[in-house]
Amino acid sequence: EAYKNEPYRNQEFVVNFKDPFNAEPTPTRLIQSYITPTEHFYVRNHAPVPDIKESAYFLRIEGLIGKPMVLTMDDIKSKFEKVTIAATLQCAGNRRTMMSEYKKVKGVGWGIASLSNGTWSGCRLRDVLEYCKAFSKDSGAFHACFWGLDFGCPEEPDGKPYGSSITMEKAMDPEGDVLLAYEMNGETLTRDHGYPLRVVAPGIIGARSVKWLGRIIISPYESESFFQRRDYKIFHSGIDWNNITDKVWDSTPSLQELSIQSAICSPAPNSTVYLPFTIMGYATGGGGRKIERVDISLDGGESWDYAEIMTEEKGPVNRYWSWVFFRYTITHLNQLDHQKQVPLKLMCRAWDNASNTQPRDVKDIWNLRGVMNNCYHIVDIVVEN
Ligand code: MTE
Ligand code: MO
Repeated sequence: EAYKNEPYRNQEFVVNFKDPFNAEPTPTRLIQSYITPTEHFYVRNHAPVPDIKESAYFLRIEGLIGKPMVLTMDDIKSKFEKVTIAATLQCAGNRRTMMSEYKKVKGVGWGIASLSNGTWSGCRLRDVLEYCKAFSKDSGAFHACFWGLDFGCPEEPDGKPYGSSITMEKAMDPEGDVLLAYEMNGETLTRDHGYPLRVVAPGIIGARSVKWLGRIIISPYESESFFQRRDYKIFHSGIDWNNITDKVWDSTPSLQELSIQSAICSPAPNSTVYLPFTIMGYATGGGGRKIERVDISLDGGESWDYAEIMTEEKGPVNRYWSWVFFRYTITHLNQLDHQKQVPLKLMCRAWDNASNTQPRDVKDIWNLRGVMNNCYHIVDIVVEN
């Protein structure tokens, strides 16, 4: 019943969960365009999509603020400079299904496509917070907490909407590019993506980019939301549902910056291909770090070669908010000279400008919530003559 007023969605989505709606594009669709068309942009909801009238909408800004305020959409559009950035959003649960295949985790399953790249227009969060005279860190203002207007997620039984927070450092950083966005890909935000106003916090996990933004509270503490305190945290692999304690939850930092990630979107796992063929995929650095290199292996990680990075973002240092696409073409395989079929174990791994790369094995990073799975992506294929 709560889900009877959901927006229309395109039929090509891979739906991981229906109510609340959780869907990702197919891997081949994902790499068809560098800016993901809105209708194919992954959707991660925790509750029914609210139906908000722009004329009835307002944003409250309160907490450690010199001038607490209630702003309308008109205020937001007219009082603050409009800026546009391109940024990839990625759910911390991207590639969770694969982690679950190794050892079961709790959470909605996701393939390799719970991320997308969009352009976002709106005002800078920083400008709004300065306008409202937000306190400085010296006065104890450490976190910008966001509450959505989507009520009814099962994780918040006492009726709180979805919520999350980021640090004031990120919120106020002139180079942090945190926006309150009202447009996506040049058009008014759609309902699924947070109409009429959402946070876009580039470089950090998607969970912090709160949609249908209703309230900003500047606070000495992180958001009290379930999604800040009891989700989106990463433990060592010995922690499971039998031995986890409140102390472990509370002492584990909540995830903010994304780590480095890459995956092969084509060819598909277990497919048969013919020469010549091209391996294609995406790579993204967390925290605005630049992807310097993507390596490809055809033999399960025994040997590596350079992939070609096709789409190079030219950003100021450490503001590489968008993914890159890569490709690697195979025109000849020696084994095919005397064999009809050759099985290949394709792997990719990316490197960023801090020389971070991805972990090899999922078992080294397995964690209870199944978050931040960024191990080498493996695709088994057969090449046929
Ligand atoms: N904001 C609200 N209000 N409610 C939500 O369920 N989901 C978060 C975040 N913001 C969510 C939200 C999560 S976990 C992710 S990954 C991103 O939104 C997804 O953004 P998208 O649906 O626009 O792709
Ligand atoms: Mo997410």
